[in-house]
Formats: sequence, structure tokens, C-alpha cells
Amino acid sequence: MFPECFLWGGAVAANQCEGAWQEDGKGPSIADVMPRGVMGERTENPTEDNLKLEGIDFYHRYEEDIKLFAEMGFKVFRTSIAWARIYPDGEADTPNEQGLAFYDRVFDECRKYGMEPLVTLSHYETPLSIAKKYDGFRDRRTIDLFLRYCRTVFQRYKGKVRYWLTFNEINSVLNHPLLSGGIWTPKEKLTMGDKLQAIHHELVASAAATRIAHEIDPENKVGCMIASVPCYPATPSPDDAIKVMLQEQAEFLFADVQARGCYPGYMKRLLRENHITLRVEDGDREILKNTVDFVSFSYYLSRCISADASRETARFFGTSVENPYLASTQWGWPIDPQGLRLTLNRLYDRYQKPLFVAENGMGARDVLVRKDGVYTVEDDYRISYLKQHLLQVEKALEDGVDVFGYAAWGCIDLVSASTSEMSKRYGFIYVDRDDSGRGTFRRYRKKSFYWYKEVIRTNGLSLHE
Ligand code: BGP
Repeated sequence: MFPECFLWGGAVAANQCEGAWQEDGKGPSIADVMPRGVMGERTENPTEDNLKLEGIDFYHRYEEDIKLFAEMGFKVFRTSIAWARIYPDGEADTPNEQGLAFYDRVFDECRKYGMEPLVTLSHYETPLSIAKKYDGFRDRRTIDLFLRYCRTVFQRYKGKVRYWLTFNEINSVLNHPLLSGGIWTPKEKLTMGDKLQAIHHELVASAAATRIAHEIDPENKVGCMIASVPCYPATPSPDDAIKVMLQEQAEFLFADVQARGCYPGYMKRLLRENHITLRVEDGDREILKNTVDFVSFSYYLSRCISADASRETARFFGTSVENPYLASTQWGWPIDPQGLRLTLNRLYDRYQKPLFVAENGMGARDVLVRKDGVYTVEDDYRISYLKQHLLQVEKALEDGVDVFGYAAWGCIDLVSASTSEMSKRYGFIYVDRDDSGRGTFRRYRKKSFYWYKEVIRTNGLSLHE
């Protein structure tokens, strides 16, 4: 059973849906220079073939979109604020009023339908000038620039936004330093020490933002957000089990600090083995004690780990072995609903803080068809994926885990984060735009739209039909 007050909803990120990349004073962000293919590839400046520059034109169509979310009965809508819309070059003394006004309109629109906005402060969209000038979070000065932006939005949206997330998938900085940490230096040139120093700066920034959010409005609830990818040992070999433990520590490190307020013991080993002396300034450890109110995460897949490196190949979120028990999506992501129950249990056991599923969903190639005179997508595969995952959320609730909400990722089709494709669709709402940027931007309700509406209306009971 889902609790009565369960926050059902969906999630997007500004850089993948808003478009209007230089409208009303917005500056470029790192997302605007990641046009194609593999995560982390970039151009020097925005190029025309970048689908994120126009996104799905949410900037001009937010009223229509939020109305559609309300029609499904959303109780929560997770989006992000594009930092470069508020501080176009990241450094000005005063914020860009037109950028602030845009989010006023978005949050007011949510509130109009009784929908709670849940806002990510940094979702893969560091202002480009901060990336180029400071190398993002490698430079300590970026902490202050980030906090200036946070303070501005906490003050401006006081009373309108109560739920905040600091950094999206903060642990992805290890694999994707530009995307996640705004670090312009090519990934191959970074040492583990460089990355851990940047991580320290992000963690201090996250904790300081949490403190400021609470000071400005004690009603604010601030969460961390990690990409959760449970690992299974490929065999019963203790070597595989130890490797799983080490991989999981690389994921837990972030939430351990954000939820517990200090570095875990295994950080000492990481520093020693890599001959790193972290530059920790006076007061940093005190700031880190500002822990989050809740823990949120994205969940898409699990990984299978072998200590025998020759058995592993590069896949999403590092190297792994194929799991023979799991089918995969069209993009090769293993489908593992039970991994979500595992994730919920292990995070709750570890932190005893309320949990929020900030992202979950299935990217697929959809086909628009005409049925009874109406355009739609018969996305039974998506319905099945979401249903299986939600049933595992329900099982975790029965396990005693405190989960207070679920946001389906890409509740409206948007541009993919990792591949910048439009054809990798997650939505309940189809958006007419293709990989070459052609299309009308018109919106169409998919079959899953009506299915999710019923799930919300029955507070999950229809999952058992
Ligand atoms: C997460 C990101 C999202 C999102 C999602 C799906 O890692 O937080 O921004 O896009 O993954 O990934 P993709 O768009 O690459 O399919």
C-alpha cells in the first residue's frame, strides 16, 4: 500500500527540455556544448546541431505541459533551475531578473494545480564561463559562485518551493567530470586527486547550500541526489564480493557525507592509496555537518561485477559483466525492477532518512500511430517497465522503508542526457521532434499517460489489476 500522502509525479531537467538557450539573457551552460553521442564529448562553443539548445521548447510551452501533468494528477513535479539563466556568466553581482521571473511563472503554474515543485539546483548545467575560467568545481572559488546563486533562488522562491536537491547524481563526477562537476580539463588528464578535490568542493558547496536553505526558510527540505546502481558479484567468489564492496563505496561516499555529515572511514584508504592530501580548509568539516533532510536517487539499472577485469566491458556507469538473468532496453540498459527494492532498503538501512525516487524510467523508440482519429503511442513496454518498478517500491514500503515519492524520469519526452538524442524517449507525452531537429513540438498523450493517471488516481491500487 502506498501512503495517502505519497508524492506521485515526474521529473525533467532544464537543460534537456527548456530550449531558449540564449533567450531573456540566459548565458550558455556546459549542456549547450555537448552536442552528440557519448557523454562528455564537447565542442568549444554551442553548435547548431545541438538538440538541447531548443530542447522541447518547454520555455514557451510550460503552461500546456504542466496542465498535462495536472491532468495525470501529478502531486510533484521535479525540474531544475538553469543556473546560467539566473547568473548568465556565473559571476555578475546581480541576478538576471528575466530568468528569475520565468521560474516564478513555472512554480506558480505548478501551485495552481496543487503540484509541489521539487527543484534541483544543479542538474548538469554549470554556466560555461565557470567551466572554462575556473575548471568548475576543481577551483574552490566555484563554491562561492554556486552559493550566491543558491541564496538568490532560495530567497526568491521562498514559500513557493519547499523541496530542493543540491547536485543531480553527484557521484557521476567520477565518470563524467564535465557533465557533473563543470570540469573543463579533459577527463583523461585528471588524476584521482584532482577529482577528489573537486568532490570535496562540491560536498562543501552542497552542505553550505543546505544550511543556507534552512536559514532562509526553516520549512525548506533539502535532499542529496545520487545515481544508484546496485552491483551484484558475477560469481560467489570472495574476490568478486570485495570488488562489489569497493564499487559501492564509490557510490556511497557522496551520500555518506551528505547524510551523515563527515567522511566515511574508507575515504582514508582512498587518499592513502592514491597518495593524495586533500586540501581541507578551516571550517570545512564544520560545514559538512549540515546534513540533508532526505535522500533521493535515480534508478535505472544494476551492474554485475567481476574481479577478473578481462571479463568486464565498458558499459553505462563503468565496466561490468552481462547479467544473464536480465533483459535490456533498446539502449542496452539492464532491466532490473528488484534492484529498486534493494536500493531503497540499503539506502534506508544506511541513513534512516526519508527517501525520494527522483528518477526512474525506460528510454525507448516510440512510434506515433493514429487510433480512432487521435495520435498516440502504444507504449505497453513502458507501462510494463514502470509497473514492475512501482510494485517493487510498494514492496520496499512493506519492508518498512520510508519512501515519500516517486518521479518518473522524462515524464514528457526530452533530449537525452547521455546521447543528446530525441529518439530516446521516456515520456507519458510524445513530443513531435526528431533527431535531426525537425518537428512541430506538438504534444500527444501516449497510452502510458492514461495508465499513470489511473495509478495516481487509485494511489497505486491499479498496479494490481
Ligand atoms: C540520468 C540523468 C538525467 C537523465 C537520465 C536518463 O543520469 O540525471 O538527466 O537524462 O539519466 O539518461 P539518458 O537521458 O542518457 O537516457
